Amino acid sequence: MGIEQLLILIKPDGLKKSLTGNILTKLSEARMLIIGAKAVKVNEELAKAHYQQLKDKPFFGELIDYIQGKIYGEPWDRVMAFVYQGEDAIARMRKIAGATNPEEADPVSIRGAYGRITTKGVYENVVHCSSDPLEAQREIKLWFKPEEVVMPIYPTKKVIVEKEEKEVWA
Ligand code: IDP
Ligand code: MG
Repeated sequence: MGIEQLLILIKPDGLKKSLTGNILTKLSEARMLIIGAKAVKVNEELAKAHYQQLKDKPFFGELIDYIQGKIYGEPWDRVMAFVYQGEDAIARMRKIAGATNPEEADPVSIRGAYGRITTKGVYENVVHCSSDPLEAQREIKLWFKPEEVVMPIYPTKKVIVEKEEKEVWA
């Protein structure tokens, strides 16, 4: 309890269905702070790292394709990633998101209202929502660099990086 942070993703089906505004509106009812936000093209490495705890599940391969938006292709092969912060944030945001299985989710929750189960059996449930503080910390550090979050939430350290190639505006 207390002040918590968590990672929320609008998954590719949420973007394809043009639900970004609806989802952010529902989440905003909890009156929490957005302290990081970006669009991300998810590669296989990030997808597998994000869902590492589910690697032995029969639906893992399909889940990795789903979070990368492979089934939808361009331009829906991406997600919107957010870091939210607030009092008891994880439990409250998961309540707004709804149960994992969209058919079992409260119909007024995001997943209940907008999710579906595909004919292949994938739960296309529109959003990801961290489920406990340790998972949230792991996920936020996986998806965001310290400078992409506008408040200091975890300890950082300075390192000197030499001869690292990186893209800058021309
Ligand atoms: P969560 O997203 O509610 O935390 P997890 O168990 O962490 O649920 O599963 C991650 C994602 O994997 C779900 O959001 C859903 O898209 C998918 N998933 C979970 N369980 C199943 C299942 O039994 N069949 C198909 N897809 C599933
Ligand atoms: Mg989960």
